[in-house]
Amino acid sequence: MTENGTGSEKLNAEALAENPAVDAAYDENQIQVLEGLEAVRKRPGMYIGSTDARGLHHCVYEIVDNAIDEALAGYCTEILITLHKDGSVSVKDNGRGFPVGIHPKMGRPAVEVCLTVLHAGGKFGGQGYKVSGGLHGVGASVVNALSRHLRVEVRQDGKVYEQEYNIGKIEYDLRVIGETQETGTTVRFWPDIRSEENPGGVFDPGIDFSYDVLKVRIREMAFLNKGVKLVLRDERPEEPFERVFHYEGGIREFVKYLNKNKEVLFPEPIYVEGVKNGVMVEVAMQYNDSYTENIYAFANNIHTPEGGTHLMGFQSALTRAINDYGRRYKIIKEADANLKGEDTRESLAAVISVKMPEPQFEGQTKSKLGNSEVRPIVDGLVSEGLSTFLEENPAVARGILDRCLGAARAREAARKARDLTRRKSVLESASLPGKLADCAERDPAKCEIFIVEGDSAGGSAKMGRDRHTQAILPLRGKILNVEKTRLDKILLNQEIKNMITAFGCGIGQEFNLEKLRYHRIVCMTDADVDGAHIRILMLTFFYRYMPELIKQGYVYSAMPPLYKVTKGKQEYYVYNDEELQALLDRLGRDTKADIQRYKGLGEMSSEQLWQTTMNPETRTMKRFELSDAIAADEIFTLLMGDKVEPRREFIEQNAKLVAETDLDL
Ligand code: 1YM
Repeated sequence: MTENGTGSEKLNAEALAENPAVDAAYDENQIQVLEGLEAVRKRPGMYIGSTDARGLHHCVYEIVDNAIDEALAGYCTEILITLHKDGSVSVKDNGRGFPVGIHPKMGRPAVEVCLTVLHAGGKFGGQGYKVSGGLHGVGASVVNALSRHLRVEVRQDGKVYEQEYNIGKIEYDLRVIGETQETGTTVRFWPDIRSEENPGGVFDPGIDFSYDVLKVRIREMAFLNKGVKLVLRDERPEEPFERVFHYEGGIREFVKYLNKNKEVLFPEPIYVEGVKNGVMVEVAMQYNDSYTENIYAFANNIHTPEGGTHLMGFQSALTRAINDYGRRYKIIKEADANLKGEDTRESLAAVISVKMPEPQFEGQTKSKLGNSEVRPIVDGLVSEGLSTFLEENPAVARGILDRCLGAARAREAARKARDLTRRKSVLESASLPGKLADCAERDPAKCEIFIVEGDSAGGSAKMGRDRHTQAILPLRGKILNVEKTRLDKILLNQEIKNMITAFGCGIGQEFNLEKLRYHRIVCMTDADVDGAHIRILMLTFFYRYMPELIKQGYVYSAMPPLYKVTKGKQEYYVYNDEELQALLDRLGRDTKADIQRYKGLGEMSSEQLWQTTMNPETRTMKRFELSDAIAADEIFTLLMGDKVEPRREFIEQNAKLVAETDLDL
């Protein structure tokens, strides 16, 4: 492992005050500091992505990343993240502590330089793995610039040092405040949130740290860095609480977690690890009883949803190893074609994690690993590891092959079914489903389709709509639960076929966003439990077979009113119980208001449906977001999968959530 880069220059804080070189370098340092700060404050988005809640949480990750790097270097085992009552967050680690020695060029303590000079962190750390995070250890100064206040504490060589900053500017020189036998670093920061009292703040007003949001990333970090204990503590509620994330099994436990509500083909995930040319590779995988593929790839602890060379290496090795084994033991018949990649990935949960010195992130969202040397490295390690596993575990190998062969047969059947479903040309409207009342407009950006529960509501919607831009597709009763059905059967389902044909964009591997005919897909179901269930079934289908629709923000839920209140000649539509109470208060409780509770969309006239639910000028709609894929997969598996007990628990805990489907995906 590397030595402390500033070790030979190490001075303590008292010596600093007497060192003439310090003053000489100070001016230059200050100029750099101010320029750096200004750049960050001017364009915070460039450094943390955005100034909304997402950017705010990003700041925590930047600091945690530095502690994780220290853990990967072999010096830190525990990281405590605390959400404080006063709106600040602190991150404490038990590593070596930020270097406090004087930085040779800057003439200031290294910790100060790291926290005040943009891009300083990377320059004088050693050659060790600077692995975590997108900013490679330079994040601390960015967080400092975006904090109204920040305090760093370093425990090192028997002493406790501290320094504080305001909007990145030093409040006082690094000083010794006590003695300790411990080592480590604590960074606590108060983000600079805009408000009436603080109009110059950078973050959007009213935002706050969310325990649940942080939890997801902290848990992921704990899975990806085996053995490191991460504790997330929330001191804001009356009764503070904390959760420990600590996985000795690392990504093996990650895969078990992904499969936790599914039946698995074999109890322990297959695990492969190795290092080659400075690239550390870890892969864990386990088949389950679903029909979907659930693979997460990471490079330097960063999720790469667009994939890249590490994922390609894994996929080619997987396909080859399984085909080779199948041929060798004649499980794949001589006359039969090889299994395709997709056949070997059906019902597979897997995590691929690579750690390397200089990752190149490419693609639209900079979330695709580009380094070409990684592919053969992952391919080689996985081929070897997986082949050995299959040879040593013939019963499991047999199970895997049976499953893949089943997938191949279903793929063939699905292809035939799909050929019948696919629209031959966009103009050939004859092939659109008969139940669809299409709109006249052809520009998808202006078109919306309402998927309506029941024929009678469908009828009202057809009459009430704006024919120019609004299409209506009625669905009969419940649609198929795709979570429990393989693709070939799914494609025989009439309601599903209607949706696929109407949307025009295909599904699964053949999905093509450009062919989508509507940019707003609106689930319009009754405001009751059955309606919520139908909506979940629709969303499950979209999530599994057209996830891009949700990712693009094209999927909505209509919000029909729950009540109509009539008083005299005045009519009011009310969308929830709180609103109802407020309205009744306003009207005066003693008066004779007539309250009608809508049991279903079918009870509304076409005019009412238009006015309350469909008219773009007056309606409210809820957009579904897919902010956390793992949580979404979990929820869908739970709600739609086979295991009854966890589902019952979830529904009990979230009864209101499910009934109203405020399910935040
Ligand atoms: C609460 C956040 O930042 N811990 C931390 C950071 C550093 C070190 C140890 C460290 C690194 C090295 C040597 C090295 C950093 N040091 C630097 C720099 N926790 C937190 N713990 N000694 C200590 O990389 O060689 C950057 S980060 F650049 F000063 F070395």
